[in-house]
Amino acid sequence: MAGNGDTDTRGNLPPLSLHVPEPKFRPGDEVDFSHIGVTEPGAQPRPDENCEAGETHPLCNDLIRVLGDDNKAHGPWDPKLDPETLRRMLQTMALTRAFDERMFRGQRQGKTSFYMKCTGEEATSISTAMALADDDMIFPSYRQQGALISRGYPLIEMINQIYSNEGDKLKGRQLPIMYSARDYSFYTISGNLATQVPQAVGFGMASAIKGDTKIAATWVGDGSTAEGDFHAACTFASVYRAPVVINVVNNQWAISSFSGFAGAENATFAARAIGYGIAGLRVDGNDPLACYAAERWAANRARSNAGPTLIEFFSYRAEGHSTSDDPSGYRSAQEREEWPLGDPVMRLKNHLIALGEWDEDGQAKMDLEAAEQVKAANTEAQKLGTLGHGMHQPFETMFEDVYEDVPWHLAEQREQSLREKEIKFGKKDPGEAQ
Ligand SMILES: Cc1ncc(C[n+]2csc(CCOP(=O)(O)OP(=O)(O)O)c2C)c(N)n1
Ligand SMILES: [Mg+2]
Repeated sequence: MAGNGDTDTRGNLPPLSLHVPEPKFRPGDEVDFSHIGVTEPGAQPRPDENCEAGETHPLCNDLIRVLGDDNKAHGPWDPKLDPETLRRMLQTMALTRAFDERMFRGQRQGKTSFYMKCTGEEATSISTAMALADDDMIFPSYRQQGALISRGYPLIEMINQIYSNEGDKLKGRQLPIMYSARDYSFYTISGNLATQVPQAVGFGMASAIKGDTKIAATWVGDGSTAEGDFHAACTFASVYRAPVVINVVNNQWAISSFSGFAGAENATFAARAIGYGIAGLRVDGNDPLACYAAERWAANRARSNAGPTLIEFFSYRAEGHSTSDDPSGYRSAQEREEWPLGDPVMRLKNHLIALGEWDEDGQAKMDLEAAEQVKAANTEAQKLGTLGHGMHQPFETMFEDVYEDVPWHLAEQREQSLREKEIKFGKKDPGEAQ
């Protein structure tokens, strides 16, 4: 027999088998989150922003928290923001929540085919975006509408895109919610998970090569960290000490797959930083002050050429993945109520009240105004059309804008499709009432 034939070392071992992760709770289960290590607010050290990456590594298995049950800010990570900034943060959260509510309903009313909420995760995009400079380049995933809203992007532009109407600057070619806003340093959202991470690292590297001062910040979900792009990006970021902040929003779920399928049973997402030798922080993603402080720490570090930071924001996706999802089919409804880190909007509101800078009446007025603002933008946007009510862009434009000049083979296809369209629909647009 060829080979050394040494099969005896197997002895009487059982056959090989795989570990297939299983979430702790399924629909109907009683939920007990006592295994989640909720740390004491203020107890986590805050290393110098220019420290050796290794000094941050104990924080990858910790949880940075600032806001306590007493609604006060604690410890070295307290960003010490003035009340006006805190109210602006709260207002952006209220506006984002109102926007999510109305767009979700818009989808149910058939005005768009698709929408995704960020309920419960507002701090991970709004507080963090506020900690960056306005011209730092944001490479978002699809759940960072709060970052775009916090930069003052007009709501009507967002709605035009969602409704794929005549005002849609992307001419109906992107999936609803996949915004692109160059003037707001908000990079085009890609539906292909994790592609934004190497793009962000590349942007940061280009910024450094040009001798610019702009850094890049990117957001990626827990599930998406399983993509190869995420790891290639971390390698580049580490090797060249690229000026970039890599934000991992761990909301526990990737549609119906729990975080265990991306490796959460074996190590925290923040701990990926240890392997790459870059700075890493693990943060209570429902604590707006901790989110702000961590992002500012990482941004300052990147801006002073001390290297990239990987931040895990530990949070919870309170609603379904998107309008196409029904989470009652795969997770216990109790999870949302039992989530031990609370709700970021409530926590910030209660903090402002504890500071004597806010009250329930102020909150009610703020929520009402936010709803009115969204309603007004929605009314305006609807005048430019909604999905399913005729075509909003000339048919032939689908062949344009990829190349500077339409190449001959696309020009040929355009002519052919226009001929076919006329034969099938006459002068009318497909989609118009026949
Ligand atoms: C490369 C790729 N694979 C799969 C999908 C389908 N998909 C869209 S969102 C999603 C879940 C992503 O979960 P996560 O990264 O945790 O982000 P979250 O939705 O929780 O914010 C999947 C699998 C996709 N869009 N792209
Ligand atoms: Mg997720």
